[in-house]
Amino acid sequence: MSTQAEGLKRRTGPDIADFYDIRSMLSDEERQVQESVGQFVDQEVIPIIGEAFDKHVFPDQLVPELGKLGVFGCNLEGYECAGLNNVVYGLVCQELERGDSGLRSFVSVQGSLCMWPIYTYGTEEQKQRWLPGMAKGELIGCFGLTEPDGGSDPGTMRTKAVRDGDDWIINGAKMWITNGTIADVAIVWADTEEGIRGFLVEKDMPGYTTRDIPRKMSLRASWTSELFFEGVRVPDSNRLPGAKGLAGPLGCLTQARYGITWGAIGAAIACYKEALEFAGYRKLFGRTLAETQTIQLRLADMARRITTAQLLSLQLGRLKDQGTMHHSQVSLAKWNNVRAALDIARDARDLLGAGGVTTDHHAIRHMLNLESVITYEGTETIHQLVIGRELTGHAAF
Ligand code: TGC
Ligand code: FAD
Repeated sequence: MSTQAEGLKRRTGPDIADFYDIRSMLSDEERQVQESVGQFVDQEVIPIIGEAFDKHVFPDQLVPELGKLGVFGCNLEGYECAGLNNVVYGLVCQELERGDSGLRSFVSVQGSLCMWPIYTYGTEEQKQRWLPGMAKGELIGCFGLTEPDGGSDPGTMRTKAVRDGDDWIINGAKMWITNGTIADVAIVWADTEEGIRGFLVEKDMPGYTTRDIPRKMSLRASWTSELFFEGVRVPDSNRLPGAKGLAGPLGCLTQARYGITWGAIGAAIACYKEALEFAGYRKLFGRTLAETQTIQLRLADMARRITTAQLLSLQLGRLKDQGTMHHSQVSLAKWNNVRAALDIARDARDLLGAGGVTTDHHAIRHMLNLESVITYEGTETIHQLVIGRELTGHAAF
């Protein structure tokens, strides 16, 4: 019988998960950070994540370790952030999501959706107060944009903030908010007389309550919550002065969507490797699955799609690092890479046969998680329409 080891010996060509030798296009620092986060995922995440998913709990014991690794806001400078480039941030997301999309979500929300707006739109006092603790994972943030009446069109939000002397009074609700119940601070987007503004709502402020959304069949190792605001009084010093209009929250989404383009590659690689290994030892009709043409076609297609996604994200990261990335380019990569990862996860699940329906294998967990990833941070359709608008000049949302 062919074994996986024999299979690996036969392959003398490209690395199966790095077909185009992307590693050779990375700097030493980029490779080192990827390796150390990858080791953390292999040793600390993979052994426990299936059970966390089954039990529908976020593995919060990992947060201090992630803080020590320096992944929170790692592409920001100062305030105890690591000051790394955007390619490193992407590689971090890729490694974390190879473990689980819920873990990468935690890091995306903390770094891109909460630390980034404080860093970019906040006052010096706000930065000093929140960023060092968030970088260490001692303080947790959440990002409240989506509302129950429809997330794709945040410009029509119903949550309102009304000026009252030196304060603002916030009324409304947010839904599907990652980390809502565990967050020390919520970045809340509300409509005001002057347009959309962002506020730092602190967990103990009277009138602010949260609850988790139960029975999710996706991102089960992550908390997703509802936020309620009933006359919450927030001082003007908790408003983000640099955020004006819908461009404020959409600017944050560009940061997080960029990380997701990389993260999806990690989930895809986990599924593809699992399918490849299984095909190497599963023997049917007198030969391994790896020796049949249609299985090879399916594995080859996974390799093609992963390679395409890797090249897209790397070039996107280089554009971001040189300051020329456009948000429609992020939309194209988010659409392509998450679609690729979801298709790969579904195909890997099928290739594993009946065993693939249990969380003893990784594929179904990734597949279910990716159903959220393709919906959040702009659905696939929204990203297609963003590119359509870019090409034609007509907004067809
Ligand atoms: P539109 O007229 O296009 O834009 C209003 C203003 O914003 C600017 N802008 C952007 N800026 C930065 N990044 C982007 N991606 C931007 N897109 C637009 C734009 O230039 C304009 O600026 P200004 O100065 O002229 O005012 O706005 P629209 O109302 O037509 O909406 C466009 C649309 C549909 C693309 C937008 O609403 C959208 O992206 N909808 C999807 C909403 C979404 O993605 N929500 C995600 C919520 S957060 C989340 O899901 C977290 S999941 C947890 C995790 O990440 O793990
Ligand atoms: P809708 O906007 O109601 O869309 C429904 C369907 O209509 C979709 O298929 C969509 O593609 C389609 N559609 C919409 N507009 C058009 C159009 N013009 N033409 C054709 N089709 C269209 N949000 C946050 O603010 N913070 C978070 O931390 C956060 N975390 C999340 C975590 C999870 C696990 C999930 C599942 C979601 C999270 N979200 C978060 C919300 C997420 O961003 C929204 O679910 C998403 O933006 C879509 O909004 P919706 O669910 O209201 O769907």
